[in-house]
Amino acid sequence: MTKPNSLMAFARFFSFLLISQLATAQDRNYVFIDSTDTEADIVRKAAQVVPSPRQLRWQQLELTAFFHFGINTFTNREWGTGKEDPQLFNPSDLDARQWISVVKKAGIRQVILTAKHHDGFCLWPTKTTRHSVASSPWKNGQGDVVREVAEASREAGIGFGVYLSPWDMNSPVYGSEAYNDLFVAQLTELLTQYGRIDEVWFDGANGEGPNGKKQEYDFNRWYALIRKLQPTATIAIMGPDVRWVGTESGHGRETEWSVVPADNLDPAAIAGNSQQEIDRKPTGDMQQQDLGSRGKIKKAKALVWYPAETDVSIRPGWFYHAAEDSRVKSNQELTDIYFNSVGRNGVLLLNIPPDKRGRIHEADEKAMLAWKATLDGIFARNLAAAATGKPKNSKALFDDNDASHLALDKGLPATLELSWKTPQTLNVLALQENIRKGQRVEAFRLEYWNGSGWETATTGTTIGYKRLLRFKTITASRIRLVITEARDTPYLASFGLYHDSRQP
Ligand code: FUL
Repeated sequence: MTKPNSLMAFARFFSFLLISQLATAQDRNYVFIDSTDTEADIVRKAAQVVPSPRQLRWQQLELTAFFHFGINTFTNREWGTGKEDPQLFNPSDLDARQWISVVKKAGIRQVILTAKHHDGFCLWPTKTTRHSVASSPWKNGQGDVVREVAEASREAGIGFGVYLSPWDMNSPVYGSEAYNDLFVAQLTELLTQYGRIDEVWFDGANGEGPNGKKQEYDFNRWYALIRKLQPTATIAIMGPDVRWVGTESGHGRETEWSVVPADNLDPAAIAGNSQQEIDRKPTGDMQQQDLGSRGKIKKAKALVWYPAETDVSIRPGWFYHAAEDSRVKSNQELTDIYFNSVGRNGVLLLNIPPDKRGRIHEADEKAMLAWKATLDGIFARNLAAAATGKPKNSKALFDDNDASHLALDKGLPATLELSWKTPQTLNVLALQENIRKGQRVEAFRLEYWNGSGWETATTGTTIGYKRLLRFKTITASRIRLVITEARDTPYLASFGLYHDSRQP
């Protein structure tokens, strides 16, 4: 009599353990691969890794802007020396509201200011060094660029982040443990005096300080401080939340996996810890062409959600140079960048460098607004949403909500057909997965009915948060999306078809 009871209790306990493990595994932005896992197990595990809440918020921004501004703006250089006289910093007409107004009109949702670049000059009146705006003639040393940009961003309802260069060519303590303390003090000022900070951007550059020494950066200590003071801020590039896409061209990979192998995650360090996310920068080669294919993940020890940020400048340089006023990127270049960054499962970080006046130059403003008008034109009308023939339950694809989805759970290939009463002219495809469920789609194609058979309009590999594809203009009254490969049930969040009249 007691035996079956205890067996049942054991079974119940066992299934509880299993369910609770599954439940937490699904909320995590990392997973460990066991030596006993088969390739199929690894693929399933990869499909269940999801973004942390802060990674999700960041991904949804799509468009963010960089402001490279500092002593280099006044010396006409890209990299300073650390020996510049702070007296050189003297914007004649600094207007952070104008910066924010321009980028906001262009659809930018968050900005990042170079609070300190490699030259060590601080754009806020820090207590850690005299090498700052406090020693400049601007506003008689009473100014604070960080505050002005933070306040203008808050007023406009867009996010605000800081770039704080670990490399500091000016600090006399650079190259010693005291520098890590100084850096903690600088971070503390930035993270406590300016309200909410949404992103902290650490550059990987590590050169020599004024005494010729290099520094060992205490990154893990800095991450812990940021988590404590600004728990919702993403830590980018030399950080655990967001990786550099690997190029400064603005064009990401065609196949862009947000789930990638990490070499340095240790189950022992995380075991027994209720953590839902990792707290260190994943290591491994994050710059090669193929980061997360089946071939890559099958050799991994751990997999982590580590999405790509695509940074590029609207001009050749990162800082403002008058000689580049005529070299601001064209509308076509910016539009191509949008398709190849946001449209390739990345977040675009577009640099618009304020000039010596402390304003966004007219040429950049014009380019930003023209670009916005072009994008608005292309995406004005989702012709897929207007289809008269649609699968049942497909409402979630057209509700402009990336948290709702259509689960394509009837096996592969999964086909979604749309039809219209009159033929439609189309040349842009937009797809989204509900990444709260993970990134799953590995290959898809779009087909159209040519009157006697199905022809391929375009093909793609990964989707992730967003995939945009342009293709040769077709006119058809029936089209179908065919998902041919996926790591688990595809959860499609949106399906868009558009006509860009400027495109052949
Ligand atoms: C690089 C820096 O050296 C450049 O000056 C610029 O800040 C770019 C965004 O990152 O590593």
